[in-house]
Amino acid sequence: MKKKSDLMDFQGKKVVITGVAGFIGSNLADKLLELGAEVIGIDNFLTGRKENLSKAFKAPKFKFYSGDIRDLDFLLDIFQDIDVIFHQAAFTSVPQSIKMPDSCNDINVNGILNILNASRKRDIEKIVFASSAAIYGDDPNLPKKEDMRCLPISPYGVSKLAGEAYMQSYHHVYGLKTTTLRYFNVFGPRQKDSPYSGVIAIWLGKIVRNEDLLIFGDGTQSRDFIYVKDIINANLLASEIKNSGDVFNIGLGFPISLNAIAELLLKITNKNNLKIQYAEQRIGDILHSYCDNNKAKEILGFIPKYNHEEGLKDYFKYFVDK
Ligand code: UD2
Repeated sequence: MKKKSDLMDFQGKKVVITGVAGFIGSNLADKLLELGAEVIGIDNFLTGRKENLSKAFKAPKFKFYSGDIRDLDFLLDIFQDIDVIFHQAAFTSVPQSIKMPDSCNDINVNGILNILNASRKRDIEKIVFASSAAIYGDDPNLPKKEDMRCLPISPYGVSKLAGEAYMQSYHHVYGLKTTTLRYFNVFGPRQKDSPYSGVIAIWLGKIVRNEDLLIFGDGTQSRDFIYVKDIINANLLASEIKNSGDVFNIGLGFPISLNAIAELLLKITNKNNLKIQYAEQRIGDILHSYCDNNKAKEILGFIPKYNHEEGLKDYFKYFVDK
């Protein structure tokens, strides 16, 4: 059966993607271009990479502007006759936010405030914001539901929660049509293999170099890993819903321990010669993260297509084909 998002048509729509050269932004750009949208991408290349846009650059309906979301004049120039803003640009690393809380706040909080101010001035129809499950922090109640208490631990979690609060505020006070997506642990093609990247990208990099995997802690901590293609579908669906001002969890709805996903990855890649090594638990890490995605299923029509194994296989195929 075709998913609702497979049947969507973005012909005639003009959208902006912030952070378009990043992992999620660039995947979103490719999909929207495929669906007929005119895509305007912005990025300052702080963490984004030009090579992520090699496919988008070939599309006639893609325009790119190099600049910073903290520059209001830059945004005002670009935000002309736009139907949807997909705000993906962010400071994304939990451990790095502990080292650089000010930069994290500047990019994630001042950044969204600028996006909202520019959107308000330019009467933008709709804003979809990439928030994070990190806003829930270590509250032991699982699975995480949208109406639970938010007790972020890391500066990163705090900055995303502030962004959400600004989205709510601008919806209520100025009537902006906003939708917030709380991403759980996203993985997939174009995620960087760097010390500040997501664990699966780091591990795939190690596998390709024939190195052992490293787990911080005893590996019993769990995450709700979700494949990037499902995250893209959630964004498409969110851009179309009529009711605004809402927040949705976007995860698979099945947590898995770090030990289990490491073993699954070694099995899929046929690297049973590699071992799992252990190091001290990372400061600021939450222990368990598990998504209740029923609200997204009911209201957005969001149905994740990839389970862990299917997502990892598709991701590994991309590495092999590259
Ligand atoms: C991820 C996202 C964050 C946010 C959050 C939502 C990244 C980089 N971060 O934070 O933006 O959306 O999810 O819940 O995508 N680990 C190892 N070995 C390694 C690297 C990490 O064991 O080599 C552990 C790490 O200590 C943690 C788990 O893997 O327990 C996940 O870490 P992560 O950095 O991939 O993601 P997380 O949950 O901190």
